[in-house]
Amino acid sequence: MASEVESTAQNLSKLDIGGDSASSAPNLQKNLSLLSPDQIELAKMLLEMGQSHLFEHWPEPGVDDDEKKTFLNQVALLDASYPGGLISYIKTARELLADSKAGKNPFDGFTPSVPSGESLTFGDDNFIRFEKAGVREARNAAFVLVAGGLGERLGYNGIKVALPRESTTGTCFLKHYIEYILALQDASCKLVEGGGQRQIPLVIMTSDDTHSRTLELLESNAYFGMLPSQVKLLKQEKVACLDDNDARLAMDSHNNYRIQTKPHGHGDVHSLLYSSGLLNIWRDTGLRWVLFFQDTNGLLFKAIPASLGVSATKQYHVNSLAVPRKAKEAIGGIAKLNHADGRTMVINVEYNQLDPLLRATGFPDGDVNCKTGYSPFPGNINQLILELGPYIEELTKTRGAIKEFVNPKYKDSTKSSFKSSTRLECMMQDYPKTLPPTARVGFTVMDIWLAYAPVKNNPEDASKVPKGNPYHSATSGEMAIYRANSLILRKAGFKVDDPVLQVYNGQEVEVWPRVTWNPKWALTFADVRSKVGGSCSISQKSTLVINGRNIFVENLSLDGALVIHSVEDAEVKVGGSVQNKGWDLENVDYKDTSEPEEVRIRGFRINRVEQLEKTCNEPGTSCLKP
Ligand code: UGB
Repeated sequence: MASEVESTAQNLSKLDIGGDSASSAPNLQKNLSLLSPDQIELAKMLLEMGQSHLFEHWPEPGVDDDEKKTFLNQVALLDASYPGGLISYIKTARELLADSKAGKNPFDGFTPSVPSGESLTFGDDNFIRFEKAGVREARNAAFVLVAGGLGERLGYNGIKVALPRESTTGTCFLKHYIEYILALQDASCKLVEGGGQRQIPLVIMTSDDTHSRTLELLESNAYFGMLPSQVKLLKQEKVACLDDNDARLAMDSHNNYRIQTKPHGHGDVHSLLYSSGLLNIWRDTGLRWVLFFQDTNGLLFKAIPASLGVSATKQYHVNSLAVPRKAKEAIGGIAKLNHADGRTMVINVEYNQLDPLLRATGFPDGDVNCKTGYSPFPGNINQLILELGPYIEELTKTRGAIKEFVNPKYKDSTKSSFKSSTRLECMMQDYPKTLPPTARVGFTVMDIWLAYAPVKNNPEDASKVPKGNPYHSATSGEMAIYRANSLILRKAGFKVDDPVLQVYNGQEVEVWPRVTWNPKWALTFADVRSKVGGSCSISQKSTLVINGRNIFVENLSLDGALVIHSVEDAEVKVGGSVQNKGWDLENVDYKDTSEPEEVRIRGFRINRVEQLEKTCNEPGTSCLKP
């Protein structure tokens, strides 16, 4: 009993932080005996940082004691998961909120201009060379998928990586990404003689919103063929919300023993990778590249081999993938920024900052298209390829902290209060902001049809997108896959019928033949060319599913649905005339709740009327020639 009294006395003396703050938290004082020494330190820190309001409502000891302790456990987590802790978070927030109130432009003193980068044309000799170099290099790469976002804009209730990438095969995004990485791993290791088999690591950044469902998806599908040890999940924590310009932490509206939290943004991936220790392990096993990618771009991996080839050939420390961008499209613009003091950087300017920056620097029309019909600034699709050595060097200095920003929605022009709480955010593409001018920062521009078709917008918002701008919806994301595959086949010599225009969920889209293939079949354009031959054709209403490594398509005329599966050692030649009723697309209204959500959000369902389906289970050569 005596020692309890003693330790409470010590605790109280520890809380001796000057009259004002101490008296501002009498309710905390009364409860100190409940708290551990570490919790008292945290409480003291909060008082010193002007957060006494967090304790104002605390009742006498004996009431809600567990909640009080849980509150301080939450504070401990918020403190530990932010580089520099909560003190640093609150200080940075005050600075950024003051800048925001003063209307300070984060790019003050910088003038944007259009940078030059590597611009690739699908299928030409240059592209083929880069693809080959990229496949060779892939065994030295690690992949990092940022998948902590809940996708509020999409309004889908599940995790986005579980959504079908296309509904012809129903393959979900995560399965597709993993199959692609495994196919790259195989192809790359085969190219390097005596190099042995390597496992390409995959890291997935999750958050509380996505973690358990991502793990469950992997586990219930045997990691889609990857070794479980090849995949690491790193969970990002949320950050505290801020109620006002003094950075007073916001209470959760449902529980006044919790601080309200919100996601900090995809920029967390750098500090998580740094603190995980994985980067050094990768370096020690000889890896050279880290490729970052987002959750729902079903085309992305078509662009990976060539862009990795560009990184390797040009020895870029940072290579951002970009596509031509429509003015005002919700993707950042890559710009060269020159400061009056001589500083210069090539960086993403986020979509909400590009227009004001341009207007402030002599471009009175702001973010507009030029005569090409696109913004002169290439669009950032947030796929970054970083060279591992320089990346580790930089993170050793910064511990992975990324320059943050704050975006409060003010009640009125006095900017003295917010409509709702805000928080600091950071973006993974801001990594180059702290790099020295000697860093080799480049970018690679690809055709949109090949590289970029994200699924981000819900049907209602997508249908309101200005005409000519991309929908970025589940509907357009799926159609883009058929279009890309059809165009690639065309380039490889197939006669592919033109698409027809259809409206699904209020969005007019081109419907091409529904062509899909497994990444094992073809990773690069050279692979496709080596597997199709003679005179092939496919009608617009057709569906072609190729699922196997050694399937050779020669002199095929397809008008209907053809599905071919083959096992690893089988070699299948497919040709002749295939004609059947095929698979139709039936309209589904997104408001029709009798349909599954993943069907509703794309606005159509596949009706499998008639098909020719062939599975070759036996090793050896076989022919399919109806
Ligand atoms: N993400 C996380 O993992 N954690 C988070 O806290 C937040 C997101 P959004 P955004 O290519 O279309 C980005 O919300 O942020 C993951 C670029 O900034 O889909 O509006 C999330 O799961 C922009 O420059 O996109 O815009 C998802 O995988 C442009 O490139 C990814 O981060 C745009 O994407 C992106 O999150 C684009």
